[in-house]
This record gives sequence, C-alpha cells and structure tokens, in this order.
Amino acid sequence: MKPVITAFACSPDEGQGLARDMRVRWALEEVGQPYDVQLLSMKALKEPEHRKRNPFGSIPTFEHGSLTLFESGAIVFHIAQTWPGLLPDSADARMRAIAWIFAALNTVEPPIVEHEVARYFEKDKAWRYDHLAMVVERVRHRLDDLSAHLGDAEWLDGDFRAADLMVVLVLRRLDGSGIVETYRNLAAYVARGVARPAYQRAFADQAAVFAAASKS
Ligand code: GTB
Repeated sequence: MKPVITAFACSPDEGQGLARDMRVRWALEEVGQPYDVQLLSMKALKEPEHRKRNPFGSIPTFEHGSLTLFESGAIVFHIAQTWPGLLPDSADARMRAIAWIFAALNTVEPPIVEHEVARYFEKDKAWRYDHLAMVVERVRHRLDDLSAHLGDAEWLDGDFRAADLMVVLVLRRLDGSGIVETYRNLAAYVARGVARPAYQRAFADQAAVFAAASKS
C-alpha cells in the first residue's frame, strides 16, 4: 500500500513549490517510495475529516497503514527512518543528522517566516520598512552562521540527508528577496539541492497540480 499525503488543490504559491508538501514529496522521491496525493480545497482543510489527520487543519499530512501523521518535519523524519537514504547508519552521525532537521525548523526557519510575514502581510503598515529591515538583519544573522558552517562543503554533514532537503526548502522561502544570493556558498547549496532529480520530480508533480487547477 502506498502512503497518501495531502496538498493544496490550488496552492497560493501558484506552483512555485513553496508549500510544505514539497518537503514530503521530495523526501519520498529521494527514497524512491511511490505515493498518492489527496488534494484539498481551503474549505476542506478545516472540515472535521481533515482535522482528524491534522488538528490545525493544515497540509501536509501523511497516511500509511495504521499511521497518520502531521507536521512536515515529523513526516520527513519518519520517511527518513522508514526507507534508507536520508539518514546515516552510524548512531552519532544519525543523531547529528536529526539535530539538523530540528535546526532547519527551529533555528533557521523562524526568522525566514517572520521575513515572509513582513514582506507580504505588512505592506499597508506605516512602520513596514523599519520592521522589514530589522527582520532582514535577523535572517542574515542566521544565514551568516549557516554559511560559516557550510563553508565549501557540498552538504551540511557529509552526504545529502533529510536535513539538507529541509534547509534548502526553508532557504527557498527567501526566493525573490535577493538575500540568499549574497552568500555564494548558500546560493550554490540551494542550486545543488534543486538540481537533484528527486527534487525535480517533486517540483514537477506539484506544479502540474496548479497548472491543472488553473485550467479548470
Ligand atoms: N508546521 C506545519 C508543518 O510544517 O507541517 C505548518 C503547516 C502549514 O503551515 N501548512 C500550510 C497550510 O496548510 C501550507 S505550507 N496553510 C493553510 C491553513 O493552515 O489554513 C505554508 C505555505 C503556504 C503558502 C505558501 N505560498 O503561497 O508561498 C508558502 C507556504
């Protein structure tokens, strides 16, 4: 039986691959596990049937056999634990790789989400420029450290792992801001991530959903 994930029937990002189902799609593609996608309208997200999967009424979710999961980080972690390829075998390296999944979500992503809010949802506020400047500084503070850690390495800790896909997609949320491009190694890191065949398949699948929705 294939896992079933949920995604937007019509993503507000218009097929740019910025919604969090991309994390799950990419992880499943990396491990070579076929999956089905259940597409949900914004209304369906908040209905009791979906809230049984995710109490917060969001995508993505993951169902496989008796297991139903929400939270993209937990889902990617589960995929990495279930199918080989996204976590190292040795205990210490595995734990470090898991720590990087937490870092992607708890340390790198929060100022980037704040930046998104400042950029898109505070346009009508008189104080928007001051606030945005402050948030950009917080984002840069994180990226300075991330860039210093990465140095000239290809991936965060050895081979490509689950945390790399999380960090690449978190950095993609800065697309269009010009911030990542000011870090030569981070821009190259994102470019390496999105060039992976598994990413390309996941991206094409979610883009096809938006293309079909915009035709109907
Ligand atoms: N912490 C949860 C996780 O990681 O799974 C967060 C889940 C979440 O926020 N899901 C969003 C959602 O379902 C979609 S990804 N929102 C609808 C709702 O809650 O009612 C966030 C997102 C949405 C749109 C864009 N975009 O258009 O660029 C980017 C990211």
